[in-house]
Amino acid sequence: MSGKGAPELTVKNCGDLRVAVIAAQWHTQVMDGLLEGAARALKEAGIEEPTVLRVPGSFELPVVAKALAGRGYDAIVALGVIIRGGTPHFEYVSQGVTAGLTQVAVESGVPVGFGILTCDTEEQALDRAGLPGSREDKGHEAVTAAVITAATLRSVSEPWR
Ligand code: DLZ
Repeated sequence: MSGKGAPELTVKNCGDLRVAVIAAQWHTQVMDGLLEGAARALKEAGIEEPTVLRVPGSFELPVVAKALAGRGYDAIVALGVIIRGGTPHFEYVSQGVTAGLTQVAVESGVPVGFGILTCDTEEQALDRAGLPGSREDKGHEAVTAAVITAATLRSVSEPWR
């Protein structure tokens, strides 16, 4: 996918949103970049005290996202790095986490920012990690998308004035 069209924070007054970030542990250097990008985006949105949780791998993200969606969070952001190896494992983990996070968001009504990198090589992942020299900043994008969506959902659930 092309990097064009990355979201920008277009909503105001979102500092009171309750946001949780869940991050897998695989591929530390890339994940550190995603976490830093996510933290930057949260700061820009005025969200001072996000919950940050770690899980072993990307496959574990949906079950924790589901638990958080039932605990009053306005938005959840899932961060994972999945890099293709020599077996079909990549497909199973990628499909499982994508379907699982989609299901959590649609069934709970809580937006889930999709900060999952599915790359053929570590180089591709580094290029999207928001690190110095990266072309894209997917941790930042995932937080921004989730915050905008949560603010949009709040605006449509408030009584019309
Ligand atoms: C097992 C595995 C492999 C091979 N690769 C990755 C990966 O690139 N990225 C990732 O987030 N997790 C990987 N995992 C771990 C699985 O997500 C999961 O944690 C294990 O299968 C245990 O359920």
